[in-house]
Formats: sequence, C-alpha cells, structure tokens
Amino acid sequence: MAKQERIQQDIETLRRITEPCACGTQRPSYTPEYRLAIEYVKKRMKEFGLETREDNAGNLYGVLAGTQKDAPKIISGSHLDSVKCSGAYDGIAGVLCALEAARMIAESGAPLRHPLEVMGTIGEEGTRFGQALIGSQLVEGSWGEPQLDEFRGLEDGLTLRETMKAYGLPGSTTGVCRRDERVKAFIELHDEQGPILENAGISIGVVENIVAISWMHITVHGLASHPGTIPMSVRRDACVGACKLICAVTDYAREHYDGEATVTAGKLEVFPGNTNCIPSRCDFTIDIRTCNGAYRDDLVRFIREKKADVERACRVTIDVREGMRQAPTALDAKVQQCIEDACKKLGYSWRRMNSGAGHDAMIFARIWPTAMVFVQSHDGLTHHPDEYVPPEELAKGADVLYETFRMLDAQRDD
Ligand code: HGY
Ligand code: MN
Ligand code: MN
Repeated sequence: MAKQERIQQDIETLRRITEPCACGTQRPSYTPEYRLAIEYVKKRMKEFGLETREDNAGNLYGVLAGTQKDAPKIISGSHLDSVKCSGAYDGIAGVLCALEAARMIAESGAPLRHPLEVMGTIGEEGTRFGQALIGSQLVEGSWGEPQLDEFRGLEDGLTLRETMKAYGLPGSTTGVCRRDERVKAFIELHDEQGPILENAGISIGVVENIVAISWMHITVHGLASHPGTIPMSVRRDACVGACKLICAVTDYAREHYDGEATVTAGKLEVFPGNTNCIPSRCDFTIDIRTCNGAYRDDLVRFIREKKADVERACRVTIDVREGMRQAPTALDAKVQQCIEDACKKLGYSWRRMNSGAGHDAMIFARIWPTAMVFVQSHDGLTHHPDEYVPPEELAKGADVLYETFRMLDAQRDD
C-alpha cells in the first residue's frame, strides 16, 4: 500500500473512534474511546516493528532501536486527544506521519544510530479538565503529583488521579518525567490550522515561534430577578456585564493589536438560564494569543482594569482568574535548519512561519531541542469536522520527517 493510502487509512480509522457527539470526532483523554484509539495506534506501531509502551500519564511511545545504545533519542509525535466536535487531523497527523517515517526507516535496511521514538501525548487539549498540555507537562516535569489531585473534570468533577485510575493507570506520575534524559531533538508535525500555506501554494511550514497563551476564567455575579418587573436602570444583569467586558477587550485587541494578537471568548454559561429570569451569574473564558509577551500582558492588564468600569455600569461584581499561562516559545534554530535542508533535498516548497496554535512542542522546547513541521490545512479549517489535509501533503510531511531524522542522525552528538 502506498504511503498516502496507508496514512489516510489510519486517519479515517481514527476519525471514526469518537464518543457520541453532535458532529465530527470527539475523543477526550482517559475515555473508553481514547483507549480504543491508543490500542489502534499501538497495533500499527507493532506492525511497523516499533516496541510500544504507555507511561503512567497515558502517553504512548513506539520505539525503534538505534545501532548505538547510548545515543540520545530522536522523538517525534503529537497528541491523540481532541477538542469537542473536532476534525480528524489535529494532533493525529503528527503521530501518523512520525509513524510513517519510522516505518520508512525500519524498512530501509539502514537503521539510525539514534533510537527513534514516536510519541502520542495525552491531554493536550483542555477539553476534559480545562487545563491543556497535561501529558507533555508531566513528561517535562513542571506538573506532577499535586496536579493529579488539583485538576478536576469539568463535567464529572473527578480528580485527574481518580480519572487515571478509572482509565486503568496506577494513578501516579512515577516514571513519567523525562527532563533528565538525553534527547537529540523533539519534532512535532502538525497541520497549520490556518490558511497561510495553502493560500501561498507552499507545502511545508518551518515553525520559528509558538504564541504565548493565556486562558482567562471570568465570573460575573449579578442578581437573579424577574425580567418584567425590574427597571433597566436598577437591574444587576450578569450576562450584560459579561457581554460588555467581552466586547471591550475584543474591540481593544482589534484596535491595538490586529494581526499581532487574538482574543476569543470561546465558552460562556449563563445562570440560572431561564428565559424569564435576569441572570445571576455568567461564567466565560477569554483565550489570549500573541508571539509578543508584552502584548499578552497588556491584554491581561486591560481585562483586569476594564472590569471595574463594567462593575460600576452594570452594578455587578466580577472575578478574573488567569488559568493557563504559557510563555511565547522560540524553537530550536539548528533543528529548524535540518527541516529546511530536508525540504530543499526533497524539492518541497517551504517557508518560515509562526504558530498561532499552542502545541506540545512549546512544552518540550523547555527541556529538549525542539522544532515543528507544518503541513497545509485546507481553508485553514480546524477544531471543525471538515478539517482536511490533502493526502499528498501529509505524505510530504512524512518525507520531511524521514529526511530530518536522517540528517539529525548523521550529526555528531553534543
Ligand atoms: O489551543 C490550541 O492552540 C491547541 O489546539 N491545543
Ligand atoms: Mn487543537
Ligand atoms: Mn493540536
């Protein structure tokens, strides 16, 4: 079977492994559906001669032994969990293209010196716990035992530890952290999740920086009352307060940082949620992204200061909490150069670019030389059932990974 067909067959198989949802694929971490996906990827890894293991966090590894036992590892992969009503490529493409490159090496008869590990991380999206990049931060070591008791499922309220145990894991982080290991490079292939490559007719993105991200969790407290008896001038409407703050920060971002930063109110819940009741409470989130840390800090500042105006105008009180906070990440220049050289050797078009999406690579960059390869996203669609990467572009991504692994393997180790 040709490369394109093989990758596509896996994409379509994994697309269908989903929990019941309105549309698309929905595979939160530690669910029975997630377990099915892991077992499928594990099966494919074994077929290609990789030795598989899962760590206590639920991250999946497929290892292709190298000829030099003490050589540092080359690791490549992405995440296997998804957002709600997702497409079939976000994260998955990176695991499958790394697996295809590993297969190419295994079948070449010319093994690498360095061990090659294909990695499928768990918990990259914040879908289940409202905290993102869980599997990678447990490997990188900034998270550990405390987070297993601190994080609770948004829907079931179970702690991460209880959820891990119910999934069949020991419920501890023993052996997960790899920050002290010698790793030659970590490379993540991902669909661009934007329109730049396709619009330019370019196949490969060599990623230079990944955005800073802040997730603001905001609660507006008002007073539930009857909608027909309380005059507009004296009511304390929590939903109106939320809308005023959301519009203020989005207008500010558009006016001051258009093209440089983004702010998005992705979740909003109104309580008690009756048509005939003035809302007493409104919970919402603001996702802030920019490659400039100072712009991020200014937008967080704006929200914290603007809330006072809204409190006065709407006679409400507003709590603002910064949940996830990730710094902007510069990726490894030498590994980027390898990727660029691989594109030139293959004759594939490429360009340097930044990533507006967050990725596990932003975590691994803290401990390992890390870089990213982007492949085209049709119409820039992602976090959407119609997400699509042309099979020939995915196959090019696997080729670039293969050539990059070869180039890294030929380098002297530090
Ligand atoms: O949120 C992100 O940027 C990624 O999809 N986890
Ligand atoms: Mn995503
Ligand atoms: Mn992703």
